[in-house]
Amino acid sequence: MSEADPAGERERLVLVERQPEQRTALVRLNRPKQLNALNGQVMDALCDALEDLDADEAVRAIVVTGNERAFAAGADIAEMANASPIDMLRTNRIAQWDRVRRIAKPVIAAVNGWCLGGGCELAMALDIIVAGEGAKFGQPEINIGVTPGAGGSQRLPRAIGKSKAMVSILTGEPMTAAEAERAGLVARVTVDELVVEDALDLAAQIAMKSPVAVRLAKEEVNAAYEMPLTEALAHERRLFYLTFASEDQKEGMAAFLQKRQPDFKGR
Ligand code: CO8
Repeated sequence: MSEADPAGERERLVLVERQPEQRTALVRLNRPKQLNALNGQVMDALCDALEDLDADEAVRAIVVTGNERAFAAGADIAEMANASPIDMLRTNRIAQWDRVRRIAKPVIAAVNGWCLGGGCELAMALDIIVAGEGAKFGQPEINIGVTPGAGGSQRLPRAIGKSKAMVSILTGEPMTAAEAERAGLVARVTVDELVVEDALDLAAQIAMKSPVAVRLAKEEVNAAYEMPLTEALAHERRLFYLTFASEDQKEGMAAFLQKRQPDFKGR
């Protein structure tokens, strides 16, 4: 691929499929030979795809997946092996994980196979993790002489508690999907072949709700990880009151009282 066609290159690194009837979209990381190792181009393509879908009114919920061998086996080690601290600072690749975190629509990670390092940090920066029974989650950075850098040391303890997170981060040993579910990292586990379908069903279920309320509810839950309780409760209350400015609130409550299904427009 020539440099003259970076868009073509990006299209192949990340594949996007829309399900217009369900108002959902599937984003597939597509660097299979390297187990979806997240180099700069893959992360850029992923962020661009997610931001496009975030801006698309026809899409209400998104699923991100990899392939049967790997969701993503981490950031690309070859790309950073010889980097200096100033190279790392200058390229500031970790800002790409922040771009993912800023997506306003709900994003579900459908995980099969390896979900390691920056890949696990990517899944944790999304909203919900659904896993195949063969999935393996971990922060193996310690094995290559570094620490987690894209949120793993902060999000993993919040998800599974300090003690389990310490074991995972200090030994680098991966967790099975069953362990990750028991620990609270994963919402649900299914057979490997059904993970994407299950995640898309969940996305479709969410897509039937008020997009306004979904967006604000996501913001409320995220505040639980970022704000002190008193401030987060006040924030929640303001967002709850704000929903009363939406047509969807009027429609939702009228539909309940009239004993019919609501038709949410996202306004
Ligand atoms: N980076 C680059 N290449 C990788 C990576 C990776 N993270 N993971 C796998 N690959 C490549 C392998 O080099 C191999 O390539 P090749 O065929 O050309 O030799 C190919 O993918 C297949 O891998 P394996 O042959 O190793 O497959 P196995 O089934 O034997 O093993 C494992 C699978 C256990 C997943 C193994 O590949 C592995 O341990 N991978 C590395 C996991 C890891 O250490 N991840 C953490 C990386 S550091 C990180 O993520 C920090 C994030 C912080 C943000 C950084 C911003 C820049």
